[in-house]
Amino acid sequence: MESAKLYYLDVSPFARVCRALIYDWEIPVSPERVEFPLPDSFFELNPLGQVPVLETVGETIYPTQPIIDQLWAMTTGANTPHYDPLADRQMLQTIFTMGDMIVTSSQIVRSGLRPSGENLLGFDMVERHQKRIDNVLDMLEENAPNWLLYDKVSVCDYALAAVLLYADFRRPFNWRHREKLAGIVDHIAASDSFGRTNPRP
Ligand SMILES: N[C@@H](CCC(=O)N[C@@H](CS)C(=O)NCC(=O)O)C(=O)O
Repeated sequence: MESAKLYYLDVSPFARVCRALIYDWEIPVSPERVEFPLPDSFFELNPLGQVPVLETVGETIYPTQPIIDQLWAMTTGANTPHYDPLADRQMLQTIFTMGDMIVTSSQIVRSGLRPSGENLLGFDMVERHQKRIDNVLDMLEENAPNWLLYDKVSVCDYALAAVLLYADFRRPFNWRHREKLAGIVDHIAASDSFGRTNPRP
């Protein structure tokens, strides 16, 4: 039987979490790298035209959080990092939404789309996103017991590491003064699964 496939872009932090989980949870899914920009045909797979996408025998699954739920459902024993779909959902969704803002801000800046006419919105989009990002990071730093949610590493820690390492790679900003977060990210960055999923230079 053909195995499930995970379509990914090398630099995508969302796909990186899924790829690291496939490795750590030992799930029979083949990672399929696609190149940026994604071809228009990709919209037939995912109407959002984004990676990651998980293609299983009967289903095409996106965006990232339902993919993680599916990967978790496919685990047979190995369960590090820890995942509890119900207990982790709010933090995981918040981190991924922050990741959307990090990616969008990077794209606004890299595509030269900073304000070029009268600003009818009333605020600068990139500054506003940065404020949300900083607030989420402050909240995480303040509440983290040791790892983000538990006394053991969880999928939320992987998500945080993936989005902040993406930020360091694409559009660095100052987040390292939050010492607990810096410790979590450095620890995960040094792991085998994150070493294997490092974007190519
Ligand atoms: N919220 C989405 C975000 C996915 C996303 O932003 N994917 C980006 C890569 S980081 C992408 O596929 N970009 C390709 C494009 O925009 O054409 C999720 O959770 O999966």
